[in-house]
Amino acid sequence: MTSPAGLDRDPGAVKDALRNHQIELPSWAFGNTGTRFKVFGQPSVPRDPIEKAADAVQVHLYTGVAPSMAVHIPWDKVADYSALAAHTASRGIRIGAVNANVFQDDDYKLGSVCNPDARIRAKALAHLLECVDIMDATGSRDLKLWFGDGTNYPGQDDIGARQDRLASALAAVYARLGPGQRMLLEYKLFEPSFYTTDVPDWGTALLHCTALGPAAQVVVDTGHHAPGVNIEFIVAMLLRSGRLGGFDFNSRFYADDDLMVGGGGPIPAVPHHARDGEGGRSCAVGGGGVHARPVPQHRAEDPGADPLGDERAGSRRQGAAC
Ligand SMILES: [Mn+2]
Repeated sequence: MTSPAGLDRDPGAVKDALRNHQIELPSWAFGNTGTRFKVFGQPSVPRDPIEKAADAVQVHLYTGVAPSMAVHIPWDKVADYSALAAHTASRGIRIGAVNANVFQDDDYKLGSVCNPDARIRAKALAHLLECVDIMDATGSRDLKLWFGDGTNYPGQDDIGARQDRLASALAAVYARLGPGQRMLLEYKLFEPSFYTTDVPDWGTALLHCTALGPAAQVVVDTGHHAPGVNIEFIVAMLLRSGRLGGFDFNSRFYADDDLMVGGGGPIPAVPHHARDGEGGRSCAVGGGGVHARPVPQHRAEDPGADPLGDERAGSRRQGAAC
């Protein structure tokens, strides 16, 4: 692999590349955090995307490396996305990737775009297309797709037919992308399905992206591999094929731990990314597993209270493992 700008010979160029590296914050990183067992309330948790952006502005102020905030639909649903983008721009950051959510509705029990039920597939596709509409309004470059689709038992569904349904939905979304927009496809070995996952690995993601075109790129989530997998090799292969779309820096001390602080994920992968000179536009830090409540809470009052009075474990959790 050749390296641009002499990065393999010039330590100063490597330092410059790292200095220019930017990390996009996920809006849900600012929500309440916890696990499947308990979401812990915190004082001053942001109530809406405007307040999440205010927190992201503070991070960028102190670090200088986080000039954008990814949003997640519907967690960050607002009436006017152009106004949201204008507001964040006025504070010095931009709206980054738009993350779709086709995993938390009851309809998606057996999958979203891979579901055997055509009605549910159509619902999921409509949501993905809505996310591209939102990108148009916010000026976002990237649509980020992670699917919880899969099966839990042998014989539950036709594995190949599910791939066909996936390819069909991806093609429809790809055709909807505007100039300069990208589709980022994220893979994950397991969870929430445990027998088959419809996008389990970089090979599957790359096959789909290659079939679509150059604006379809693969996201490497550092928490989404089996133990012992050489992530640097995957990064090198995706760079070589021109399909490295970005990273999610989830930790994997055990298995996609989704820690938002102190994760070890990016350490092996980032130097390769910097070497590429691609601009270092990563998708998220802390990953998708920052658990938060979708119902906004008052910033100053009782952050632990659930406005709907629902105390079932995880029932109001956001961002479980993406
Ligand atoms: Mn992720």
